[in-house]
Amino acid sequence: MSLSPVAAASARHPKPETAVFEYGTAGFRMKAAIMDPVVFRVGLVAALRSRALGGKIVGTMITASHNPEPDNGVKIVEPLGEMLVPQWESLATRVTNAANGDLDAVLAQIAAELKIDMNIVPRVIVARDTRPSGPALVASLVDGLRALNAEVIDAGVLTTPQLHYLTRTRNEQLANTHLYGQPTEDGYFDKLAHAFNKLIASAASGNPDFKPASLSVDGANGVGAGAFRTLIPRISSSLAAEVVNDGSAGALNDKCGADFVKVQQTFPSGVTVRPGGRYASLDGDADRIVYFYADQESKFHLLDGDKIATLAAAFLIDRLEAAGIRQGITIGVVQTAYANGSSTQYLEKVLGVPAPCAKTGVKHLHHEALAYDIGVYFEANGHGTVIFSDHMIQVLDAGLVSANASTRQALQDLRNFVDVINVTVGDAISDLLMVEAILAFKHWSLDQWDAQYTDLPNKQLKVEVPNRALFQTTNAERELTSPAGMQAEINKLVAAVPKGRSFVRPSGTEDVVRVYAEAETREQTDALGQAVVALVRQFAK
Ligand code: G16
Repeated sequence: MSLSPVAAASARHPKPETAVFEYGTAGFRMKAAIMDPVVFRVGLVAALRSRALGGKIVGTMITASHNPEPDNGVKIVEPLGEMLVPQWESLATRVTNAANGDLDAVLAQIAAELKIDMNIVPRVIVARDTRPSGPALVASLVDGLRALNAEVIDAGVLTTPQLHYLTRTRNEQLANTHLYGQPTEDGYFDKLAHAFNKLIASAASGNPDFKPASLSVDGANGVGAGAFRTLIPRISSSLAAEVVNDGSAGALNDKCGADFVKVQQTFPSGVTVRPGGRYASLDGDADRIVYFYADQESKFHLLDGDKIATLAAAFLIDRLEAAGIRQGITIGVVQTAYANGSSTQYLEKVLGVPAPCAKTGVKHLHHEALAYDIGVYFEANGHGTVIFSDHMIQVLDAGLVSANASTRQALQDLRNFVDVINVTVGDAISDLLMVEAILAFKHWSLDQWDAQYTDLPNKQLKVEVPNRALFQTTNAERELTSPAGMQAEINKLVAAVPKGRSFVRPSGTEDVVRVYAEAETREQTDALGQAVVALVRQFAK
């Protein structure tokens, strides 16, 4: 009996019988060496997802972002650039865990359950970051796609946000609707550069002494370095930027990049830091960004996702007021449990905007942010963006039609601000341009930005445990429901520390449990963190 195309292809990508996989915070992540059967099966799922959506283009990205170079990962992107919907995350988990001989049957079951027309030709874009394991994994993914007769669009090496952008704009092109931007990599750069140059021109107008800021960007030795370098000539009159850690020497994310700088709270290697200079770090697939600088004593200072969110919210409020359209526009800033207590306080008490807390993972923040006309959402690790409701865009466009001399520039600034932001997903390069534009408007250096509020000392730790699934959370991951009795112990430790806060959650991208602690002083923070780590070890047994 001859094998079906799926069974024949599957025989080339056998799943080890006991292996168990789960679609986590940002798709599947693991050592690249064991990923072959996973990416093959994700190819099947992506093809099925495209069929379920009537042949719309679905995106697939091969990256493990902030993880070390030997890891890799894969995630699926919806046609408008959003993260895969939860129902399909479960289906992806189901397909990747099916026994080798059951794949055809599992796919047929899903097709029947969801009434998917299996005659539709699926269309899937494939991109990868710069990891050495990428090309072989793309080949396995494509094998899965071809087994279901998918039309494959190989977009090569891209940042994750570029893949989201391309997925969205290619679908818009296919449907012949309004294009978010030209559906090419060049279109992506042009859209961002155009809006940014206009914002800087507005910030510089009337200031004959205006000089573009100088910025040094740590590319994490990853895909973002090349992408940002491509952008530099298009914005050179607005920003004097250079890229370091571009992959020509060091390894990906090794002692550099946004995750290293945020978690270790120190300078990345490969960057010569001068007091007063301006620095930013991208992560391995350029969807996160943090800023940092050295003060006159060469002490490290971090401007993370919380600082970016507060900067963006304050600026937007300012421009809305100047444009005369603040009334009737709702603004919210969505954070996670990792948000520094001082940032939440600043948002609620000083800026007067709601700051709800969502679970880790930008898909959760994005969802909450949809409740506002302007939804700013950032994880403290620098992953986030700003989204705008249709109502907000209508108010803006109507305002531009009837604007008077005093409101026109502010309305135009808001319009360009909307265009400089990649609304499809958190995007380090787009966020960098947003920050630079705001700093130009405010004439701020990094220490002036930093002075808006003072972070509480904080610490992130990770603990390897035999089974991280034992750790389960509730209340936007701020409390443990399992192991039994552990949350009460954390509460006792926290209650003994001024401004103390701590939580424990299993990572969705690494095989570890994460611990977060903050308190009034550095010593109290470190002691609280260590005490909670000890609890994790005790309860993990
Ligand atoms: C991914 C997600 C982020 C999340 C981070 C850590 O980042 O996209 O939203 O904050 O993982 O998640 P966890 O604590 O569950 O491991 P990236 O940049 O690695 O894609």
